[in-house]
Amino acid sequence: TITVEKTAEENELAGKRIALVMQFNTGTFSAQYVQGVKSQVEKLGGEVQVFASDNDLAKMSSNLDAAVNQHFDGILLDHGTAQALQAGVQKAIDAKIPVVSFDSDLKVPDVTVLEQGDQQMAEMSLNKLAEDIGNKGNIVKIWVAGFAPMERRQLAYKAFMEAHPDIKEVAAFGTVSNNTALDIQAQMDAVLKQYPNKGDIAAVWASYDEFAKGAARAIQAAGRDEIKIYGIDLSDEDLTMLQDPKNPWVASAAVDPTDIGRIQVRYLYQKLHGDTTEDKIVLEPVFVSRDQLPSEPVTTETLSEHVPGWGGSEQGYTDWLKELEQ
Ligand code: SR1
Repeated sequence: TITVEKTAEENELAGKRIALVMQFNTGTFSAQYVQGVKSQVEKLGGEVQVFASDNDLAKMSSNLDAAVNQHFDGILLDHGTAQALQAGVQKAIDAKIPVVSFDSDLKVPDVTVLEQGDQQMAEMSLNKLAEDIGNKGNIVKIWVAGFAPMERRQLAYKAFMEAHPDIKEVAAFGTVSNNTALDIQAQMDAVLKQYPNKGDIAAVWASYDEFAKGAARAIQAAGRDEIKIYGIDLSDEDLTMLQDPKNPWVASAAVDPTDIGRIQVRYLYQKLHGDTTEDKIVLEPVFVSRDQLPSEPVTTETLSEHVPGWGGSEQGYTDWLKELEQ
């Protein structure tokens, strides 16, 4: 008989039940983020249950309560507002259930909040837009209020517009629904009809990949290939669009969404282990434009071969976490 000695960490952290409470789980960014969460938890020997809230903050709040009442070992939050989550998060903390949040505006002691470098992503995409249109022309802004990452991106947009007086915003819209890309496509189509001539619109700034997808479909359908899109986020589907020379979406600033999920889990496990983690973790974005990409298909798994700094982040790892994975 071979007896395998388990380390203290293995005994303590094996078989954890992790709840992932999401404000919305539609779109390819969310799908790859969930994939990252699940793969990291499974590597550490645990299991994940996703609580989807269909972009309904009241439902998210009751999902969080359910996760606490069902005594999950750890809770991951994705989006949501402090107003909707604060009370439930406090219940979790009081019940000694650690919480790590991504993209919420929560400020609760003991809760670590992850965010992407949102202002930096907005600056990266807007600077490329300005460069490509020669710092002048009419632009369309696709953005929505009420989400923590959007509010941060807006700060950079405001500063950018102030610094570029010859760039004019002629239309601004945005909505998050259960079919965001389709809704945005309809809205972009209406804007194209309002500005029907070549030169009326120089470029589109899309602050979320589902926005870029909808805008791209409308621009292609209208045959307005003079209008280019500068976006935020990068999933496998987004990369296919960026690589297609006929697609108007030419550049995007992003953090690998799978990495975000993995990193969030690592911080949760640090908390489960009793480690002290920072209140706020900011993930470094990367800028990707079509001219950096090869002609053969790339995925978010292989993109690092062409774009330095993409993916494969070691953030949140500790030596004992790596050992536990083995
Ligand atoms: C409506 S908020 C959408 C954003 O959440 C994540 O931060 C992604 O980057 C996406 O753009």
